[in-house]
Amino acid sequence: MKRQGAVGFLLLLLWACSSSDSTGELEFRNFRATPGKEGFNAALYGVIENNTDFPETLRTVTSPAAKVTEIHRTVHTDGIAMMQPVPEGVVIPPHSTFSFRPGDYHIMLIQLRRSLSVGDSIEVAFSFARKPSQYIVVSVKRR
Ligand SMILES: [Cu+2]
Repeated sequence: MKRQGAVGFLLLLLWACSSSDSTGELEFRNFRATPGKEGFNAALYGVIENNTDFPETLRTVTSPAAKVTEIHRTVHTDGIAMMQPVPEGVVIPPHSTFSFRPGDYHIMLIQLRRSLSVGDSIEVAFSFARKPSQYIVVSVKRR
């Protein structure tokens, strides 16, 4: 029982930190996932802040919540919005931020392994060119 309590407390801590996880050098702000049904897709939005003196490249994002996770960009061609994968990743300039937001760059959770409802949370890993991978817990919210 005591062990379970400790695990619960740890989860609570992770939850409390989920909106602003920080290594001091790379900060994750306001990350949230959209709801979605099992087998369908959802999106991840949020802001990464690079507090270092060097550009940092976000190469890939992974999550056990989905079979495939891709960085996407929404582009408008002749008034039609289309999503394109961005396999090369995105560069966050030094002392600057990079935003994933609706209608722009976003992270796509493809083929959800389970349905995501508002209030759920998922684990997400970000891998970078220079820095070690960062793991954060992201809440499911209405966009
Ligand atoms: Cu997309």
